[in-house]
Amino acid sequence: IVLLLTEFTSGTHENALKWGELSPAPGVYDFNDVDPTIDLLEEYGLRVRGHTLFWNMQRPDWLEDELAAAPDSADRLRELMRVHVQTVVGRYAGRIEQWDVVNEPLELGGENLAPDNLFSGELGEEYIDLAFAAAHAADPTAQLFLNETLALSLPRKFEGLIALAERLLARGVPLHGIGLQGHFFVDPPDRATMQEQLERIADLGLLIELTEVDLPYFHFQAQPDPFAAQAESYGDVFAACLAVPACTGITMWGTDDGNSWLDSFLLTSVFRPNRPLLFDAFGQRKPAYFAAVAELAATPRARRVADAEIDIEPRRAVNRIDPQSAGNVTVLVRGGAGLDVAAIDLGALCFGPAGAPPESPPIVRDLDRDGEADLLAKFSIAGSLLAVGDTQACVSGRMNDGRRLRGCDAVQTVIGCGMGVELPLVLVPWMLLRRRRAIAA
Ligand code: 9MR
Repeated sequence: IVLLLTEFTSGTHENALKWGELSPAPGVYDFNDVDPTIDLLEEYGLRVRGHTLFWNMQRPDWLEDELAAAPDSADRLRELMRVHVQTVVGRYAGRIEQWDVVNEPLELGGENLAPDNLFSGELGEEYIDLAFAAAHAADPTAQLFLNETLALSLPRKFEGLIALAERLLARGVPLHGIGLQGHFFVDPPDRATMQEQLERIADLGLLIELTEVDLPYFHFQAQPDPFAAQAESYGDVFAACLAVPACTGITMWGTDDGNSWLDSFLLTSVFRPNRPLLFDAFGQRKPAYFAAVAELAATPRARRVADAEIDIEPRRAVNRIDPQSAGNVTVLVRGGAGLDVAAIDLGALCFGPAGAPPESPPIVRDLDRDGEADLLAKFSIAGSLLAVGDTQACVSGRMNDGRRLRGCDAVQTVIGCGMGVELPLVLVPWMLLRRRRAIAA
């Protein structure tokens, strides 16, 4: 969770928002796996992407029987789809900024509507129109995306996707963008080709999001330095998106290599570990991360961010930190035996010898779900008086009962180590997030 909140600026649920996950019976919904994470993302200032309203896979198990029992299955499907959109999009109206309204309508390897798709089987392409119209009515402020897989890898499929988008636009469907999943298991992308593809979509007046990026290691394993080769490829992906103003985000399909869906997916599990992401299985930044950040740093579109993350505890890893940076550090204080984080006086918290106060109100929440509240706060490095040569960074404050509080962590102060940008986007396979090491003040 800390990795997500500190390194990314947008989050999406990998599975929890899918229809089959939300609805155990017709018209019955359970948002218990979703609400707390949306609250947290929102509270910590991350954008929320909704994934996904209609996908032939992970649809409810009851749906087929329900349609079979209806006198008019097409009408029943229309009705259920409308209820689904009103219930879900309506619930989060104004809070979920983008929705993948329809996911993977095309056949896996070709340009036509998938022949075995329950939705298009009943309604043809009308199911897409209905889904977008209902989503727009339920939240007129949300940006609505059609999300497709392998379009970047298969030229015919890309053309089929463009043709579909053109038909939808011609019919006045409120389509705002195309989500391109970046599961590059066919080939790593070619930067120039990818940029041309993104420009084709932008020319239709649509936004683009790279929605599910991962670049499996097997593409690079024969190279002298596979992780450097993977990093170069990641640089291509980020550069292609950043070169096209309509490309507004990059969502990784997983936070770290310890939690990639590719390791359990039948076709790719044989290559386990697939190591396709920006952070390794220990949550450490990989060469791919630095390549991505270098591309972000080179563009004025990137925003400034955290230079370091410090967990207050005697840690094994050293936090590299640039004391002259204008960025922030993120500090996690994990509550537990001996420290009731909820009893900390939030107004008195400060960081570094100069006692810089938090940039924004810290959040107090059970982040590791161990039943104890944890505290997460961002502090500006500028003004903290942290100096080159310092080997510790400390947070101090007091408890509400007056006791003093102080926790330190190891730092390695290096000028220019911080990239000073934040990843413009994100990913959140929330269910799969690993627990970080225990931290105590
Ligand atoms: O990553 C998801 C994995 O955990 C699920 O088991 C799988 C079920 O099919 O769905 C995965 O996510 C998919 C995404 O929702 C849509 N694009 C393809 C992704 C990989 O299958």
